Amino acid sequence: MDIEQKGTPVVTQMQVIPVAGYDSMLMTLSGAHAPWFTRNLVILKDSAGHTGIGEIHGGDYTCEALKSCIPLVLGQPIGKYRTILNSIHKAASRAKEDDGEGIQTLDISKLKFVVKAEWAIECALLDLLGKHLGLPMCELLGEGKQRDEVETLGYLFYVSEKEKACKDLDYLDERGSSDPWFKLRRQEMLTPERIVEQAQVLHEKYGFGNFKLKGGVFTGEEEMEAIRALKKSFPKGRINIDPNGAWTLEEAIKICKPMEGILTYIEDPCGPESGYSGREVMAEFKNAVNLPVATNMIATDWRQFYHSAALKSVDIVLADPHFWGFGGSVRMAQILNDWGMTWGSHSNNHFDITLAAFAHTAAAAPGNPTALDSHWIWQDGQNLLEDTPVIKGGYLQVPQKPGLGVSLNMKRVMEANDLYNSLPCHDRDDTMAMQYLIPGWKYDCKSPALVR
Ligand code: GKR
Ligand code: MG
Repeated sequence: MDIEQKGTPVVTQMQVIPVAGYDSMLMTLSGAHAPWFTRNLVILKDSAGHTGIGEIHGGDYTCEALKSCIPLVLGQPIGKYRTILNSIHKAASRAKEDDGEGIQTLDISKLKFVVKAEWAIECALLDLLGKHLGLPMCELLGEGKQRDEVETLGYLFYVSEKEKACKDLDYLDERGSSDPWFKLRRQEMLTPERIVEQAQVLHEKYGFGNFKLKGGVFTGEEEMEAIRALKKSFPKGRINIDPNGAWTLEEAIKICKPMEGILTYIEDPCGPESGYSGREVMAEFKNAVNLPVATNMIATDWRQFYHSAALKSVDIVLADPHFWGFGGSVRMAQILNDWGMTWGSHSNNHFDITLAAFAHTAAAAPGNPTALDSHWIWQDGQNLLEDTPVIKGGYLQVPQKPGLGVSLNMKRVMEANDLYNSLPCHDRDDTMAMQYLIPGWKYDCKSPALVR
């Protein structure tokens, strides 16, 4: 029998476009978010005339890494996307400055080593392959599509007031907006009352019933006041706090023990100390406190995960596809589900392309994932897509069309590229804005940002 070899379309063009968007003065252990954040986009075209897109963290390091992949992607058949990614992995070498510590102390300068640029290429290739096959991306991952909508949490932040920091910092002012969330999100919110107001406005707009508060800003005791107030307002809500390892083991136990039954779980309460890695210290925390523990800091690759699992340091792994890859994140979801553990995804600031990609990844995660974590609500409105996925009733709707199921608005993309090109710096720097609030402020992984 003569079987015709048709093959899949080949990649004919790869563009890397760095972009920027606006942000609020969000507070975290690492300082204060600058008025802008950066991302890198990958746009692929194939010989069938389709476009595939991917988005990943910003900064020159990641941008250069993506550009260096172009010769390995051009001319390749999209059906061999695994081979393409493998050739990228084989060509990659570890940066000289990468000491392998990862982000277990939330040193933001090391995030670029945990993020792998090629996952933006994986996303764009899966987008193309899905279009070729007429299937949504989630059907190409793991065991295929598990759900049509993905539970998402309201990601709450303490926000400082730019006016108090420096009038010259170019944060957006949305006080004139008719949308209650847009109106609120750039204003100062530093008290438990304001955090509850934030949650209520988010609940009204997106229907969130579950919340995560970014901690590491005030003392743990003060932050737990906000958690208690949230639980009072949302008694059925699952409430989590993430201080990014700001507390010592002793502090974490003291702060969290009284919160059993109030917090649903706790994310990275402590980290490395006294010569022990975050994986060892979190295991000791788990032995002392009856709360499930989540991480996006101590298990960011398979080797770290091996040690975390062996030590039983965590219950919930927030497997961000930008760290693990899309296939890798779903592989993690499969393993966790088989082992009776829980999958979720971590995020940093991102545009709506990542929102669509997260939707497909979570749609393919088997079992009962924890509500998805996304910063996107802080960027809602600055969309780069014609058809941004919608969050309603607390659930992110998974695009139904083939591939990622969304299409780029190139005018918006080029505006975001213009903003990027106008910036003084392309890397995330939470110290810059922080030093306007507290002159001379320096990052210390064991001192909450506003406790100095
Ligand atoms: O973007 O400010 C932020 C977050 O605090 C981020 O740096 C964390 O990586 O969201 C993240 C987390 O869950 O740890
Ligand atoms: Mg976290």
